[in-house]
Amino acid sequence: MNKMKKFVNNIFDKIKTSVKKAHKEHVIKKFFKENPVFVTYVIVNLINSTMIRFFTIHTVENYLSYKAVLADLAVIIIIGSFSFLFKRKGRYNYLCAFTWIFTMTCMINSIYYTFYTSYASFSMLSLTQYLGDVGDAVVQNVIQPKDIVYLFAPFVLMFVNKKDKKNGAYKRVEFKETRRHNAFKSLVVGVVIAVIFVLNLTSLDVSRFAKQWNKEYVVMKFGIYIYQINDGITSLQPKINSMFGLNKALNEVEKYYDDRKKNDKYASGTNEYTDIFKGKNVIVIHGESFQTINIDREFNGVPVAPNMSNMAHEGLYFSNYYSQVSVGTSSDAELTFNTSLMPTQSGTAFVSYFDRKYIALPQIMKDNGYYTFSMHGNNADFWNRRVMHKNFGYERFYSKKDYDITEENTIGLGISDKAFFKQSVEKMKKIYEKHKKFYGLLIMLSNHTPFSDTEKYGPYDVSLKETVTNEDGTTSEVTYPYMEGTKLGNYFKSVHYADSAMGELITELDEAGLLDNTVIVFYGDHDARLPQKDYNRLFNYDKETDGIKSSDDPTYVKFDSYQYELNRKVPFIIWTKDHKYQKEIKDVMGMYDAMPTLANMLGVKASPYALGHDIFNIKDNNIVVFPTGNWLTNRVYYNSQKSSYLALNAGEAISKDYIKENTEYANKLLEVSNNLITYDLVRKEEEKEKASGGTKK
Ligand code: GP9
Ligand code: MN
Repeated sequence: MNKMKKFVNNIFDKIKTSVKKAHKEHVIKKFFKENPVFVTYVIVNLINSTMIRFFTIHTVENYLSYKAVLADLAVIIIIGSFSFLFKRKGRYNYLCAFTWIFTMTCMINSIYYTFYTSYASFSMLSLTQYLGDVGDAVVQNVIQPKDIVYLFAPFVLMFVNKKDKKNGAYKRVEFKETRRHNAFKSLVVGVVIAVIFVLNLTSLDVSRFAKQWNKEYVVMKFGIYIYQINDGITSLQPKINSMFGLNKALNEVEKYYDDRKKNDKYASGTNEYTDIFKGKNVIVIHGESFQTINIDREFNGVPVAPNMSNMAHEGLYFSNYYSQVSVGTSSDAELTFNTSLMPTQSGTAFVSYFDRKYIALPQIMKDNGYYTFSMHGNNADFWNRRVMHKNFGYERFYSKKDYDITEENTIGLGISDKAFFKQSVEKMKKIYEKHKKFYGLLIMLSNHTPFSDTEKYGPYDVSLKETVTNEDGTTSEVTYPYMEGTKLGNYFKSVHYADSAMGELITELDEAGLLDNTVIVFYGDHDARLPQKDYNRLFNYDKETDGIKSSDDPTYVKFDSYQYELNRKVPFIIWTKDHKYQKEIKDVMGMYDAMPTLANMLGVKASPYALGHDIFNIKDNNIVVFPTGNWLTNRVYYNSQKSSYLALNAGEAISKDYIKENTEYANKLLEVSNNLITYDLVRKEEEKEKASGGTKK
């Protein structure tokens, strides 16, 4: 420990003495005087990167974002430091070239932002089918002055260089040693700034950077240059992933689906639910972070989610339904629900593989004569939905810019669910006037982590209230804190709000006559990632100590990591106003089973690449595969990381073969799904089919 301290002190002493020495010898002043071109290069490029942020993100957080300034400065200085390896002329050319690159980066992003309220991505270059839209938009709107101000940078640099040359700088002797010294010193300065920057990052910054899709956030914290470099790397990744092994993947995938067709007796077929909703309109509701735990739960006699609980009992309620999301959370839910494929093993389908061919439910409905649309009150680029919703076959995506959003109607991430639903119903009324058959998606937003906007959710009490009889025979009410002040408690408050929004939606749809020929499909998109200890408190609260009961207590409910995993389930509800189909389906089901199940009910053909099953065909033989390789059947929950399992039916012996077969099934399915997406095999198969004259199915 002492050694470490000594070492750190030593470094600090060294830095102190060199700074003192530098100060004494006017090193910095001298450096500035002798290298006006380099100094100008740093200043102009820093001004540009700050300008683009200020012109695009109008928030105080952004204006005060010192992290982005540090990041920009570090990038500019580190790149610039290598210019000292060249003599004056070469150095100028080097700095000039990078200034042009930085300037163009700012200009392109500025133009792009005007049209898309987001930043440009290299990956979009391969999006030829959408390039037309961008081109048209640029021509129609003409580049604005705010897009070209960045050009001042190379011109100022040119001017300063000319002046420096005139002052005889090019003729002054400059030793190789001095150049090397300058390169080293400026590199060290750049690296020190970079280290300070990294030390200031929060875990949220790092995770958003890794995912890269929340572009505004990344630019606000990392600056435009690092954003673009990171974007370049993440855009290359899918290209590299799909460069090798195409033929092998194609053969394996073909074999997989051939086998499935021949040997999987549940892969197709009719059942009592076939065509029951044929020709009906469909409204799918994506319930943000809505877990099954909310259904039929109450505090002091008041239900957490009265509306959704009623709908569950009045419709088809799949009570053991599991989301299969990976790092792509909401977007992965949309992927698995609509395509019956699994999230990719690296990156996310929505962001890294947006140009692949998918066979998605909205497209299938569109092909069957439906008008398809999606609605979400957030920025259209969130999770790259602007591109992916088009890819999935939604004809129109109503996003943030289509909604009236005020401070009053904002909760958490954006427009409140109540305001969103109200405005969406108005839009749907207009849609219904024009299109008698529609398939729409509404993505909720308010019930999103961190569930801290409690004063906006409205009152919902998650304490424990008990009536006690006093010695004199009178009664009084005692309140124990219970879930008040916990994250799970706040979650229930938030859910109570979201549920009430759902109630309002149903009333508004009914009043607009939009429920008469419509099926409402509701799914929770994924769990809310709440702490295990909060669930322990929920199930094992000890009011005497305001803590958790001892595990010896006979009423203690075990809630270990298995229960935690199993508790992550989300509701899947299919409901019609006439309550004609009422049933609770308890068989385990994955989100990838939604499209085959719904397609059968709607009387349309599911994707031939679906990996899930119609639950009414496969019933209790179903298996839910998770992106981690874990899997769940009615009998077993298997954790592949720990290679251990939990038998779900008391006393049932599970054979080794059962575990082995299902594990192999899960691994194969994940591999096929990943290959299908990364190698763009749906497109390749279709091209092959076309080339062979449509003989191959
Ligand atoms: C964003 C919303 C939330 O628009 O759908 O996404 P999530 O954070 O849940 O992935
Ligand atoms: Mn979500």
